[in-house]
Amino acid sequence: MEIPNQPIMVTRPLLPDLSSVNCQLKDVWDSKWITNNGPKSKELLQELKNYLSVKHFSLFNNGTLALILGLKALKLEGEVITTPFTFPATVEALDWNGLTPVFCDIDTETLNIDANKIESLITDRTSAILGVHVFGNPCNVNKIQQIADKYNLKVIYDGAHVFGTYLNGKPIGEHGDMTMFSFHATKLFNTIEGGALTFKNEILNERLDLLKNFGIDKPDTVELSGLNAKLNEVQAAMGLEVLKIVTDEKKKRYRIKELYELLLGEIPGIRILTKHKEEQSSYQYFVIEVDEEEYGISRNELHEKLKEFNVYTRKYFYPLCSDFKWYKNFPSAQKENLPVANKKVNQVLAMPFYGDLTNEEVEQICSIIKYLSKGSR
Ligand code: T4K
Repeated sequence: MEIPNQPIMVTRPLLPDLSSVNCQLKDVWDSKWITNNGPKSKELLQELKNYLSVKHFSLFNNGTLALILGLKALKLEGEVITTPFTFPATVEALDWNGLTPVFCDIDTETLNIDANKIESLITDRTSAILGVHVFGNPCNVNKIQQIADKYNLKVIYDGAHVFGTYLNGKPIGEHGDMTMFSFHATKLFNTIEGGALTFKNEILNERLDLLKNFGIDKPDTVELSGLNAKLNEVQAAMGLEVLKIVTDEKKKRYRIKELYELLLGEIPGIRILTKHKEEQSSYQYFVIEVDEEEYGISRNELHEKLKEFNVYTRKYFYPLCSDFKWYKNFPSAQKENLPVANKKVNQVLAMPFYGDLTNEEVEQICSIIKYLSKGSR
């Protein structure tokens, strides 16, 4: 069995040709306009609206601030029903708005909020449902919308993993009241750091423009209490070039996903969680689930052993948000209320996944995983 001679990381940023970025930067330098809604940001906004086929869209300097300000723009109060199985930013955005998360267990197949368990958590303090399309697997948007309509709740999605995804023939950002996208370096589409919101109600456009610019309306009017969350011109310049190569990157990831599926599919105790259909997916992550009994070692052991072979996987999203010390005493955070999440959080492993990964590297990773399995010992 061959061991990779270079470390293989969980991901690598999608980097355009440096000379093309330099051309974009030359424009920025010539314009002497480097932030505050400059020409490159305006151009990127338009390009992304076209690419994602969304009507209402706003850019931010990262996904977390987009979500914080999006929740604020919706003027939510009280409790928000959400998932414990996500990146900390999702629930931290609630904290920054003074909203209380109510944790709902997750679905066994998709690892997203279990729509069948939401209704029993609704109280007269509930104002919204915050779902996350984890690893690119879409939430049960129809069921969630039905519940929201019945109880007059807002629906917000953390779509950090679903750039360019379609669901039920609609761009994913058109489901719910609002969807956040992350354009962090590790995401399929990146602006180094960056983020965006799509939203249903056009009125939010103006409010979001104020919120990301300190609440300043005109030079002498401060309309509301905002923040600084503007995407700058260097980020936008990068985004314009990355957007040109993102479709090609998806094709490359599709090839890698197919090879992984072929080679890992035959290993007992390894289940592939991200079996996206071609036209629907962002191919953001390739994630497996390890059944310790069937495979022979635990997820944690596999994660550690792979490092010895120069392969660096990630235990996204460990620990559960419900285990954070400031939530762990909440009734909804108790382990008996979240059995699926508490099981899955110890089984899930994100594999190296990015377009430049070679077939040879994928074959090496899979043969190491096979070698470590019970059947091979
Ligand atoms: N909601 C969800 C569901 C999210 O997943 C995220 C972010 C957010 C909200 C918040 O969106 P942003 O505010 O970030 O826009 C990374 C990212 O920092 C984070 O954006 C992402 N989720 C999360 C899933 O992954 P870490 O702590 O794993 O990053 P790090 O630095 O360990 O990088 C992972 C690997 O990527 C490295 O091992 C190597 C590679 N890498 C990374 C960077 C930054 C590179 O090769 N080059 C690089 O420049 O959080």
